[in-house]
Amino acid sequence: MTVNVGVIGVGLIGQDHIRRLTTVLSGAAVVAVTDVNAEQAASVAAGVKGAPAGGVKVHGTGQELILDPNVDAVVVCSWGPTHEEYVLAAIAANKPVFCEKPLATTQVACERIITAEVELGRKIVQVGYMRRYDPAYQAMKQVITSGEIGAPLMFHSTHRNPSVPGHYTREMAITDTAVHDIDTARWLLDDEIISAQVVKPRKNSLGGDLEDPLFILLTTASGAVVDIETSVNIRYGYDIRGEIVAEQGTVELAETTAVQIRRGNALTSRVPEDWRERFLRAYDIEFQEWVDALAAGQGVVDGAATSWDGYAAAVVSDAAVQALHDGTVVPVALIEQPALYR
Ligand code: NAI
Ligand code: NAD
Ligand code: ISE
Repeated sequence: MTVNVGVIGVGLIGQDHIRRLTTVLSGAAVVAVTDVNAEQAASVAAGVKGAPAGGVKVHGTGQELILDPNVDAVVVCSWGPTHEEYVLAAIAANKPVFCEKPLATTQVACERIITAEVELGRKIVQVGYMRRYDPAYQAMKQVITSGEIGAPLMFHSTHRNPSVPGHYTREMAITDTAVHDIDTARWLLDDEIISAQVVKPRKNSLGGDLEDPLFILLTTASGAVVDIETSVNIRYGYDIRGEIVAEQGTVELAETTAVQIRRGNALTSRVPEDWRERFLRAYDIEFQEWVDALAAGQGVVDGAATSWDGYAAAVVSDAAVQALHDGTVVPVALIEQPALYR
């Protein structure tokens, strides 16, 4: 069975996901796209490999795409603030939806999504926290859950981007960038975050008005501490680091480079250019598993980030945004978890 996918938002990641769905993975076809930039939608549609006879349908709006009877499932890759309306429309149409992170940009918006999904009575919303599929993070989690290094005490998480687009705002270092580290911390430690604090180091002059870098400190229910560095103008490359310090040992992500070069008294290796290069394999696995789960009649992949995880990340990110603004330690409190997500 082929899963017919419609993609909302065909910018950088929308185009990359279309490429993987149509040329790398099996079991899916992209049959429809839409974008507020209509010209871009038309040009991306014209370039889709293996398009159905008659071509890829270009819809005027996301709502129209979701209601298209040829669309079995929806991928949302538009900007964060637009995610909520499309996810709610997909739930109303009872169509599985893969939503790029963040699920929505505030806690209340995520609560509306949870309410709608609980009313539907079935999990059909999956959030694009792809680090859960990255082989290195998976190996790290395996070491923690095996118990071989004892209970985790601290998680150091470094998230560096060479640069960010012009529309990137001060809060996005938390709501768009650190949300990955927040989801990773909850997933790796299998623990909930209970408070957030933000420390502002000296500003990087390359970041204009942005508060960059940021140092975010989280505490978990078990007492573990998570520190997240976001640096989004670091120029040298896309650098993701992580280390768990546990009672009897540590586990850290190794370098991702395939080779090292020795030349002229120097030892060099490559730092990825961006998230597409660093997490290529994670996105591929994430989407293949999603397509396979849908073909098997499931609404989401077991163990994937659900609406609940999207909500929990948003609550922590709201608290960190408040901490950024007022400099205090902000408590984090989640609503009672609906049975659907337990
Ligand atoms: P982008 O700016 O390159 O693309 C966004 C596209 O959405 C643009 O073409 C824009 O015209 C379109 N768009 C915006 N509002 C829309 C609307 N209401 N309806 C239809 N189309 C709309 O952005 P990018 O980098 O592709 O990011 C898109 C999403 O993907 C974001 O949610 C971002 O957080 C997420 N993302 C996730 C990554 C990951 O590692 N999982 C990496 C990069 C982005
Ligand atoms: P982008 O700006 O390149 O693309 C976004 C596209 O969405 C643009 O083409 C824009 O025109 C379109 N768009 C915006 N609002 C829309 C709307 N209401 N309806 C339809 N189209 C709309 O951005 P991007 O880098 O591709 O990021 C898109 C999403 O992907 C964001 O949510 C981002 O957080 C997420 N993202 C995730 C990762 C990841 O590692 N998982 C990486 C990059 C981006
Ligand atoms: C982008 O949206 C992503 O999700 C990337 O993974 C992240 O590194 C970047 O900071 C975000 O803007």
